[in-house]
Amino acid sequence: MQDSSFQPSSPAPGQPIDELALAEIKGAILAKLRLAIGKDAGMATKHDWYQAAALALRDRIVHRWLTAEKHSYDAGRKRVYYLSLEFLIGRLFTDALNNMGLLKIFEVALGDLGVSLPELRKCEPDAALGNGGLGRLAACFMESMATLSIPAIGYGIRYDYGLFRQIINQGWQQEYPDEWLSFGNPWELQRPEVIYDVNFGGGVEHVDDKGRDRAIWHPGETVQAIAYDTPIVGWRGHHVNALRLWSARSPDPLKLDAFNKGDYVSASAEQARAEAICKFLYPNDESPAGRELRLRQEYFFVSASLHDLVKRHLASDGQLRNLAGKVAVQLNDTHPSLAVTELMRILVDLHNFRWDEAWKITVATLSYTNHTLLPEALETWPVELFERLLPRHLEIIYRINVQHLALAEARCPGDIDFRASVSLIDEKSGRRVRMGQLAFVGSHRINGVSAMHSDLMRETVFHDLNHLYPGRITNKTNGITFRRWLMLANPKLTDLLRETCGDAVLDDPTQLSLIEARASDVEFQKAFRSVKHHNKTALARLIGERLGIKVDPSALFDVQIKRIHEYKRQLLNVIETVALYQAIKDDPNGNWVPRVKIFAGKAAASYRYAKLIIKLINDVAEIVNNDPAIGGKLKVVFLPDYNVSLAEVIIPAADLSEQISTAGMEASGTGNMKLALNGAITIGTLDGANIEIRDHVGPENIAIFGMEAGDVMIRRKQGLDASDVVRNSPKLQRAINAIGAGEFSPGDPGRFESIAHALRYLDHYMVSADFDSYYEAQRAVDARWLVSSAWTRASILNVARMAWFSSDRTIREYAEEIWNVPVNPTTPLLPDLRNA
Ligand code: HBZ
Repeated sequence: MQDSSFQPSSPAPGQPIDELALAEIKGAILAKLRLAIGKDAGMATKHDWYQAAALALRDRIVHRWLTAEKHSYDAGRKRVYYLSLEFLIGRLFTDALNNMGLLKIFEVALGDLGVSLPELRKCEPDAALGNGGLGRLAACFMESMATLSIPAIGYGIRYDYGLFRQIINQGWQQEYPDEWLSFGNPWELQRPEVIYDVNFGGGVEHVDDKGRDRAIWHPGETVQAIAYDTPIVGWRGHHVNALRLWSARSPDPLKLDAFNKGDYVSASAEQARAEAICKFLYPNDESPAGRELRLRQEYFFVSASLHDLVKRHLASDGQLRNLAGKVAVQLNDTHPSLAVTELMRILVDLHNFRWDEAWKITVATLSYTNHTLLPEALETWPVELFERLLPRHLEIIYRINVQHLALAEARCPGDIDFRASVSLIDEKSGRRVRMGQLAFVGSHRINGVSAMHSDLMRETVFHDLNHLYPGRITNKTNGITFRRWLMLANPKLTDLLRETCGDAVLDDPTQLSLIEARASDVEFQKAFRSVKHHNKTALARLIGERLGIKVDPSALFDVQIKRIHEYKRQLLNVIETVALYQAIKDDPNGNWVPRVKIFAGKAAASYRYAKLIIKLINDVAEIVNNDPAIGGKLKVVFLPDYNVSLAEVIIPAADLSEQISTAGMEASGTGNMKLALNGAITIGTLDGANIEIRDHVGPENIAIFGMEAGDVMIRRKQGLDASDVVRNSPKLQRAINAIGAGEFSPGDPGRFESIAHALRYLDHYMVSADFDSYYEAQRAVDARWLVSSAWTRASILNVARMAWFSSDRTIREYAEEIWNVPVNPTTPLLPDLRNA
């Protein structure tokens, strides 16, 4: 458990604690402890207190939830359904308290009862139902949709096990199950009445129905989806939405027949097969899991969600032909692409719509967000698997494809390559269904997640589809929720911002710009630096506790925290670390800037090269940290088990933010935004949202280096051999030689030979090619750090100019330009929190 330093931001000046409300909250917590947990205060564990406090808070949220729901229903408001296989939520307790405006009063109430809120906070496990950026974005969006009073439901899967726990054993990553539900989950409400049959397999019968072909699917297997709802409360508690996660179970849990005959094994086999669907989150990031179970997961949650939303729509409106007027469905990447076929099946097979009308409704209802251009991440499934698992859906795909290819033929007559490129079926690699093409064709809007990414979508992967359906691709640059990533993660900075900009800054991030005027002010700089120092001290303590490594909070904290992937180039950072280490050793009395290189991140369990990079970081750390010649000028730290809660501690303590992906490969990034918002200066390539961050903070307040996306494409065409580059860069050559020769792995000198070889001859991610430019940019960072007032000014200006990266801005754009739903309509405010 992390963060021993969490302190909520203080209440606004002139807002004393209301004694009556305080007494009520204490009473509510004690009542939960006795009646829901079954314990007396004297017997209760910390965890019991956490559960009791969470339940007392949940009651208050539920009141608002029901009010918001009724209001939306009565007003017949259009709803957004956000379909995502991942929601990387983290902890909810203080997030919900903060948004409800109850943080301080709960802290006092708990304090009066003899328990500490910061301690209780640590009892809550992270809900890690996501791998990385895509899942965390979904969580930020849920919070922003609630904040903007957009009636929305997030649909996903309630995985029994979230993203694996990472343990570092002798420098190597090991994966352990994430048992996040083992102590129960106070936030969720099971809805046993909200249950749907989801079918698989079998065959399709076609009958003639008064001259119309009617398809009847006779499935071979049925699994039930049961809903669990978690309330997501928006800022100031004005609106509450639900995150509805589906759990799978067999409709016939213990086949009584078999059971009675004593055949317990086969009786429970069917149950195990059904329940496997929600057993675990696939730990893949940006590479599809070629597994049948994954496709079953995708269909399971898409089918349950669409049946649910159609039922809700019919109950409130009665007319499926109006679906797109009342419902917007956002597909978070291609994982929910089957929504295209499932909605068509519901309309045509189950509700007798004519094909063409059903198609119009489907396209007008759905829209799709793409999160990556990496070819290995573009999801496809073998036709044969589809046929076996989803025979009717395959027929629907074929029919969509016929009409789609006819359009392609009309657009580019006789162009076979064009048709092959846009087809829903890839005929080249053994007939596969292309989920990206399916989502594109079935959506009225397709968006990328940064300006450059959306441009590249138009120019590369979706070039031909963009030609066929011009105007469908649009950009929606990602954002982050400031409530979690500023107010909660950095209460001290929040206090300083409130003092300087006024409380309005809590509601309107553009008020942050008021600190620009103070960027060079000595007093303000001092206060700003003192906040950073406080956060760095907390992180230094955590590093000491977890790893036994002593780091100096006055050193430059250089942070790279994200999934471990070759394109994100942790390797570039490690090689620069080695080169710096060698340079310090050469000149131990030089004016070196003391640095702590902080890494954290998980590698997909099957991604061997990424796991080797983790080992390299740890091996380099071992040598560097224990070399007395370095005199503490350089420390290397790999913090295990990176998750949302750990990010909340590292980000406010960072001085330098590493955003060093190969240009053209990071769709957007959102960690880059969190770090800049907390005053870290970015060292980065012109990739993803780094470009827009530069545009906002100003080129003098960010350190840009390296090749641009166009350069990368050109160089790649010329070949991947980097031996020339290496030959011409003595520092790079020396660092690679040291790694390749086993200087950091004396017990196993050949351990990193493959890495050294790749850096010399197969430089696919341009690590060697960008090295010199990166090294130089790092030394310029050092020079800037030495002038403390200049560094602090740049850091302040980063905070001041990040308002645009609020996910509220992003969601507003989705609402206005894709979903066509109003934002912030008047929501009735409940009169008094105490009664709420
Ligand atoms: O989505 C990330 C991008 O890498 C990151 O740049 C962006 O900021 C973030 C939010 O938009 N992507 C992912 O986390 N994951 C995938 O892109 C992905 C795509 C297909 C898969 C698996 C993962 O099958």
